[in-house]
Amino acid sequence: MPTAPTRPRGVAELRIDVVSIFPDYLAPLELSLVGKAAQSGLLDLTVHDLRSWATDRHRTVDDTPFGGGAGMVMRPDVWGAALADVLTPDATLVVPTPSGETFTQRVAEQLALEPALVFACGRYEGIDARVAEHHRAAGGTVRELSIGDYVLNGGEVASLVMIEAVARLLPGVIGNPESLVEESHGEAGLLEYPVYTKPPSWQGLDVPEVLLSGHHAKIARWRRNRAIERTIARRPDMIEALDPSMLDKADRALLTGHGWLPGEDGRFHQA
Ligand code: 6GU
Repeated sequence: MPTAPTRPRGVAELRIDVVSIFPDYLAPLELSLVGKAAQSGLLDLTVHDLRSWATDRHRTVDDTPFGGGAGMVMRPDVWGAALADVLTPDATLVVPTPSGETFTQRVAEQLALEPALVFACGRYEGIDARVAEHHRAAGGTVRELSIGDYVLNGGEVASLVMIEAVARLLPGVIGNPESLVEESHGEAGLLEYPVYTKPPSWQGLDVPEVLLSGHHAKIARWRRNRAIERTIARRPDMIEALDPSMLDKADRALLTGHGWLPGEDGRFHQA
């Protein structure tokens, strides 16, 4: 993976820069679909070592927190110098942090529309809060994002997650864009239905008969029912959030049969 911008930039669908004290942590970005997107020029990806902006002999990037407490905080001057070089005026600064807003498929869709993203990977207790504040005050867009309610040691793995989720939405990255339509966390607001392939019988388990029938309308109804039942079992919060205008008669009957009833607002609630 290139670590210095020696190639022409601005022709790709999306430019992504990642700044980290562990640039090797981002090596998986060379693999699979994201690696191919970078190879083909759809994605212009550069990883930078934050320490190249440190100025002292030990290339220090952190210091003790004002106000006391455990751990170390990343210095604003080192990050400021790095971002002054890397962040273009059209770029969104993404700061992975467990105290950020939740990164969802909707956020991935928004980021995929941007011309450029810069991921600032913090380690230790995080980056001095003035870095994000300074870039917002200068008119820049800053998104502090968490990938879920648990704590990682740094922003690198979270950046890998977010970059993969965003890159696969770029036109041309996924061979068949139809595979983006029915997946979990798509427009329908439901988890994806279970999928099967050959052999039709395995370990005494048979593929549901309807899927072998060739009856497309019946298959579509069966899949929608299984998607709804999975979502009821695994993510009742997503059932509560369903837009009632997206539910047909059969959807409503299935939900009612599972003890979910429409409220005043038309949304379904567990009875
Ligand atoms: Cl974005 N960073 C870290 N360090 N931990 C996390 C996270 C991010 N999202 C969830 N946990």
